[in-house]
Amino acid sequence: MQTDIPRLKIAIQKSGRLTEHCLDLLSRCGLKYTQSKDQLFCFGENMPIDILLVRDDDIPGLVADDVCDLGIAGLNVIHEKRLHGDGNGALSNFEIIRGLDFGHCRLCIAAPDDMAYEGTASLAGQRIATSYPGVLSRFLAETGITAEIVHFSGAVEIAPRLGRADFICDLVSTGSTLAANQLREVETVLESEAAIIRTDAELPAEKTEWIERLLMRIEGVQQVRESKYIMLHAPRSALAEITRLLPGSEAPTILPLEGREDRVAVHAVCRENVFWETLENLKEAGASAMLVLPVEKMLA
Ligand code: PRT
Ligand code: ZN
Repeated sequence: MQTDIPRLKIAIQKSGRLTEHCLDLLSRCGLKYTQSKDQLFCFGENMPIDILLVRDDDIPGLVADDVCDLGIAGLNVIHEKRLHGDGNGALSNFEIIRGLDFGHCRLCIAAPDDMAYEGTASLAGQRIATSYPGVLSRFLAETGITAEIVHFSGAVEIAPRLGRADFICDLVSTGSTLAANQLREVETVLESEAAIIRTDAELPAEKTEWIERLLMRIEGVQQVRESKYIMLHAPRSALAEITRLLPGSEAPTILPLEGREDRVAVHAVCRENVFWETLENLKEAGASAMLVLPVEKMLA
């Protein structure tokens, strides 16, 4: 491999909920890497791409300051840094490119179980504890509510019991942490997932090309995640119904079957998961010899 081309730097979370997903995504994009002894760096062996492993909260800043070209973090962190920054002002020198369909959670306002709640008007004049003051204040401004934001950096869920706040605004995925703290969700402030961001800075052409190539591969990985290749035999007379039942497929390939005038083979890529119910419905419509295969790679 050439050594003189500029190397792309991607910041991802060092150790947390997003780490495995990010490394898996980059591997699926074809990146082979070796990790440094201190585990702060992964060196790309077959592409000019290096990975910086950092705290998720530092990722937008590293990309905005052009230390890294790309970064992957939760939209909750990305929007918070964009709206509120990290003490040194809001960060704006980066662009959100796309969501990555992992790390799903939501930033919610939660109320103690025994507190009455009648819509956002109930928040007026109340204290809300959060580590997302930027995203929360945008929500309050959009809703036309004035409330006091109490900045909490960790264990937000205990704020009401400590008498420090009336409500909390925190991340939720299953909701069991809220339930364990006698809290219930009352408003969704932000739906979040991991997303990829890119610096606004002008980059050399080689880097831009690699970014485009990587984004195209990410697109391919996203598409195949749910996609299946389905093969089946079908009566010619039921082709319209069978094509309709194939989930998210474009025009299927129809092939003749040796010695069978009435039946054909149908091959199709389904861009949605194929469930047992789908196969049962296809069988009902006359399909037989059904095979569902995972799709390894896809390029439009
Ligand atoms: O060390 P570093 O700063 O990098 O990590 P971190 O501790 O700040 O982040 P981490 O690894 O906990 O989460 C990284 C990202 O994962 C977040 O910024 C979100 O985008 C996303 N994510 C997805 C979540 C959750 N799901 C989640 N459930 N982040 C946090 N939680 C918390 C939630 O607030 C609750 O306290 O996990 C707890 C369990 O949630 P329930 O609802 O399932 O009980
Ligand atoms: Zn963090």
